[in-house]
Amino acid sequence: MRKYFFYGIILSVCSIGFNNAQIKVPASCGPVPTENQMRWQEMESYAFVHFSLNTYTDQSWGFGNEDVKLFNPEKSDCRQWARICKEAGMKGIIITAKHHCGFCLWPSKYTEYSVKNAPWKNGKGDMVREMADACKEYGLKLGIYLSPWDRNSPEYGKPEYITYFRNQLTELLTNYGPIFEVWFDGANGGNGYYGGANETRTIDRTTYYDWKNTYKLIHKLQPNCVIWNDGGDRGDLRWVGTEEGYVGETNWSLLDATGEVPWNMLHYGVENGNAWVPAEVNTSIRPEWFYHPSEDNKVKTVPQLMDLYYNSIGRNGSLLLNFPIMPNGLIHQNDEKTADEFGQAVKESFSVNLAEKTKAKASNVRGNSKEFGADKAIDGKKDSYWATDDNVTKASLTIDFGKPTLFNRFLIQEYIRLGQRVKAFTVEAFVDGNWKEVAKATTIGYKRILRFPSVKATKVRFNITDSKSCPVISNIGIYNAQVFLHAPSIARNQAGEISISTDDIGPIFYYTLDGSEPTMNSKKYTNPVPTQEKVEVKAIAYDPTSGKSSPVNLEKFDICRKDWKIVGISDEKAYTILDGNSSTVWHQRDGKKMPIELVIDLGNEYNLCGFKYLPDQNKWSFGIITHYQFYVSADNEEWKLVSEGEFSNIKNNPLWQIKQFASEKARFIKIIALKNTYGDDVAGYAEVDVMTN
Ligand code: FUL
Repeated sequence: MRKYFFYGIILSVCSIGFNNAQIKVPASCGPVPTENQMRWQEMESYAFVHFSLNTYTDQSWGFGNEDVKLFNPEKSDCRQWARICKEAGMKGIIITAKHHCGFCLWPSKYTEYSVKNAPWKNGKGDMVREMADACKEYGLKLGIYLSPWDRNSPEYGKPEYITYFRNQLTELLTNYGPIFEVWFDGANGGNGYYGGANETRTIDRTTYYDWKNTYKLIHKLQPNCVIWNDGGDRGDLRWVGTEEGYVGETNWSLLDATGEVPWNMLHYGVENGNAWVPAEVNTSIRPEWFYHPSEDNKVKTVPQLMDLYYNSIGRNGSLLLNFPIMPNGLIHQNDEKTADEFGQAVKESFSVNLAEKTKAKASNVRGNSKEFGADKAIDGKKDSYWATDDNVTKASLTIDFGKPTLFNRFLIQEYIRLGQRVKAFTVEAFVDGNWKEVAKATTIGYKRILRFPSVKATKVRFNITDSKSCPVISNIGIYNAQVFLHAPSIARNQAGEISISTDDIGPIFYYTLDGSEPTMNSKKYTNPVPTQEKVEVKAIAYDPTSGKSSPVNLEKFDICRKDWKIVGISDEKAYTILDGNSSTVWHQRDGKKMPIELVIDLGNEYNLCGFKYLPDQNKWSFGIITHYQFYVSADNEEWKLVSEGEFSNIKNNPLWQIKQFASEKARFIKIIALKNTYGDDVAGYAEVDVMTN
C-alpha cells in the first residue's frame, strides 16, 4: 500500500514536470519591437521645445534670411523647461536644434547661421549643451530635432548639402551625451533664402537624403537612439498623420517596410504589416509650435490635455507634447500651470489600480500552467502575462472585486515583445446580478485605456472576441479616474449671434461680454446672444450634478459681418465662409485657374489691420491655400497690396492663419489664392475674417 502511494507521488511529480516542459512560451506573432523601440515605448510621454529665430519674428516657419542678431533670450533657463516637463510626468525633451530656417541652437562648425553669431552670451552660448545639462540634472532623456529642409543653406537641394547635414548630425550625436530620439521633419523643399539665391528648390524626398547611409551613421554614433522620420525611408517610429494630438482608435504598431504610406496607414497602422513601426502622437500645448503672444490665452486646458493623453498613450501611442519658448528664453506661466495640473491629474487618475489584490479567473490558461495564469495580468509585473493555448482567439478574464466597486476606466496591455495580436474586445460589468457591456474596442498593443461613465459593479469581465493569434496579456488596470468638464466652444454667425456649446452631456453655461471672468453669478446662456460690435466673450460650463465647472474659454470677435457681401459670386453656399461654423467649407473653382480671386464688400469703411483665414479642417481635403496675396480697396477699383506670403505648415496644422499689416482704411478686401497644397486650381475656405483697429 505504502509502496503504491510512494510510486503515485513520483508519478504525479513527473507528470507535472513533464507537462511544464511541454508548455512553451507562445511563439511571437508577426514583427516585434526592437530593444530601442521597447525602451522608447515605455517612456510613454516626452516633450518638444520649439525655439529659434521664429520666436523673435512671430513666424511659424522662418525663410532663412532672418537676422541672427535677433536671438537674445536674456533670461533663458533650460532648467525651467526641464523642471516643467518633469512635473508634467514626461521622461525626455526633444529640442529644435535646427528648424527649417537653418538657424542652429548650437555653435556648429559648419555654418555662421548659429548662436555663435548671436548677441546671446556674446556668441559663447550653446542651447543644446544647456538643454543636455538640464536634462541630466532632472533625470530626463535628450532628443534632437534636426530639420532636413534648410532654407538658409546655399547648398540645399544640391548633393553637397547631404554632407553638411551629416556633419551637423555628427556634431549633435557626439558632443551631447546619449540621445534617445532623432526627429527628421517631413517638410521638404520649397522657397527659401538659400544663401541669397531667394528661389524655390524642390527635392525628391525619397532619394535626395540617402537616408540609409544617414541611418547607418546614427546607429554607429548612438546605437540606442530611435529614429522618427516623416520624410522618406521608414524610421523606427511613425507620424500619425495629424498634429492635433490623436491616433486612430484602431492602432496597429505595424506598417509595411516599403511602399507609400497613405494617411490611413499612418493613422491606424497596418494589421498585417511586415515591420514594427509604432505611433508617436505629436502636438503642441498651444495651437502653434513656436511662441506667439496672441496665443497666451489659447493654451490647452487640463481637460484637453487629458483627452490628448487618452487619445495617444491610451491608444497604443506615445505622447510628444510641445512647449513653445518665449523670446526671453522661458516657458510662459500659463503653459507651466496647465502642464503641472495635467501631471497631477494623470497621477491622481491612475494612482489606485482597483484590479490589484483581487481575484482573476480566465476561460482558458495556456496548458493550465500557473506560469500563464490569469493572475499574471494583475500582478503589477511587466514581464509576466496571462496567455491561452495556441489555437484560442476568443477568451475571457474575470476580475472579482469581492464588493461593489465604482470605476470608469479600463486599462489593458499586451505583452508586445511577442507581437501585437488582439483585434477586438469588450468589457462588461456585473451589476445587480447581470452582465452589462460598458466598453468595446478593437486593438490593444502596448497600452489601451477605455473611458466610460462610472459604473458600480462587483466583477469585471474582459472578453477578447477576435485575435490574430492566442492572446498574451501582461497588465490590466481598473480605475476610478477624475472626470473633467471641457471649456465650452463659442462661435458667432454672420448675423452677429453668439452661440455656446459643448460635447459634454448635461452642463449649463455662464458667460460675460465685458472681459470679466464668468462665474455662476454671470449671465446664464439660454439662446444665441445678439451682438453687433467687436466683442470679447468668456464662458464656462457648469455641471449641476457634480457641482464642477470647466476652465474658461475666451473668444474675441472683430466687427460684425452682417453687412458683408461676396462680390460677383452667385453660389449661396459661398456664405458658409462667414457663418462662424468651422466645419462648413466652400470651394471656389468653376474652371478658374490659379491665381483665384475672392472679393468681399464689407458694407462699410473700416481701419483694417489684418485678416484671418481658416482652411478646410479636413487637411487631406483639396483647396487648402498655401500662398496668398491680400489687397484692400475703398471702391472695388483701385487696389492696394497689403500682405503676401505663405501659410506655413497649414497642411499638417490647419489652424486660423492670422496676417497683420499696417492699418489701411478700406471697404473691400480681395484674397488671391496663388497656390494650394495639391498644386491645382481650387481655393477652399472654412472661414474668412478681418481685424480692425
Ligand atoms: C512640422 C513643422 O513644419 C512644424 O514647424 C513643427 O516643427 C512640427 C513639429 O513639425 O511638420
